[in-house]
Amino acid sequence: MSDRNASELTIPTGQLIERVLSMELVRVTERAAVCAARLRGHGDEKAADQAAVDAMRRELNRLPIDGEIVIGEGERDEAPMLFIGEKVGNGTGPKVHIAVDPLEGTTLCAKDMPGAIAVMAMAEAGKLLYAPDVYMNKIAIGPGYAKGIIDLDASPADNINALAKAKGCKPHEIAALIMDRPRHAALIEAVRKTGASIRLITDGDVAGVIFTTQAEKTGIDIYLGIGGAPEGVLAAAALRCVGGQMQGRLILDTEEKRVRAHGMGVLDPNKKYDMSEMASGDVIVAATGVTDGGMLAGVRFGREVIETETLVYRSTTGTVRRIYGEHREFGKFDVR
Ligand code: VTB
Repeated sequence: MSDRNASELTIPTGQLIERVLSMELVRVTERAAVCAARLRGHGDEKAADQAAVDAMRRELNRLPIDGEIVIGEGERDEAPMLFIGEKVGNGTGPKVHIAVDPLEGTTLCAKDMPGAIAVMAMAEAGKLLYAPDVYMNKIAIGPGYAKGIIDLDASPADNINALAKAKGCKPHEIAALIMDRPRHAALIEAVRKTGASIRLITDGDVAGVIFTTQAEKTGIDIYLGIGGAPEGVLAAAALRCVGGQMQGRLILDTEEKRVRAHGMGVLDPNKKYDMSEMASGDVIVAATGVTDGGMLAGVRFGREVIETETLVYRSTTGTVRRIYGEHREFGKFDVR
């Protein structure tokens, strides 16, 4: 190889790894999604989740990485696979930290309702927040707004009004997405008072937050409310890649939770995390549709091929790729 070619091929190691790994991540979420989708609509959340977890773990262990799960299926004593702290990968490559939700929306999958996805994020070691499996209060908007126009500690009305002003529209033209939960009764009432519309979802708030990044397509301007903390970190990772804004605060309302969080490095139980404190450095996020949703089509089982749709986000460049896959090796997707 000539010197000229050699220097042209010199991409900084970190970036080269990231570029190569982007496609590997797609394989991981594709496999998890297909395995879960085989059990779609069968009313068995646990079986669908297990299929996704098995597939994701199997694929992760094939990757040339020295990986560690930081957001997973739970803490070591409660989750046999993909638990927080589990080492994944074949151990040969870079040290990376990984957040996974092999089947985000198990109920959506079991009932074949819209919005179930297989999702994961990978970052340099130490760049993803170690979030315990507790609730997180979250607020998020998409890219294109001046920094700081929304704030987790401002009232819903102030946030909606500020967003409407920044968007150049009336509050009633703003659409919020909130999880349909009794805990959100006051929030929903406050948002309705502003005139804004609300899309209520039953599950799947990773996708719910990501909806804000494509407001024109999804019709969602702002995400508000309380969902899972692990889901919050995954959503923050995706949002960071496209430049939206998000804040989150762990809900550590018992001594047991505060102790557990402290053990994971959360020293200030009331800390308001900014998006980039939840996911920093070089991050890659991949999400594959399991059931049809507003963001991704679900897995299609044809006679000849299995079709998948995946979004991959990269923070280094802000690139988002939508990858359509046709898979012919059916055996690889068997539920084992
Ligand atoms: C959300 C959502 C998940 O859990 O984070 C939610 O994204 C939060 O917990 O899909 P509750 O169900 O207790 O409100 C899910 O709905 C299920 O994991």
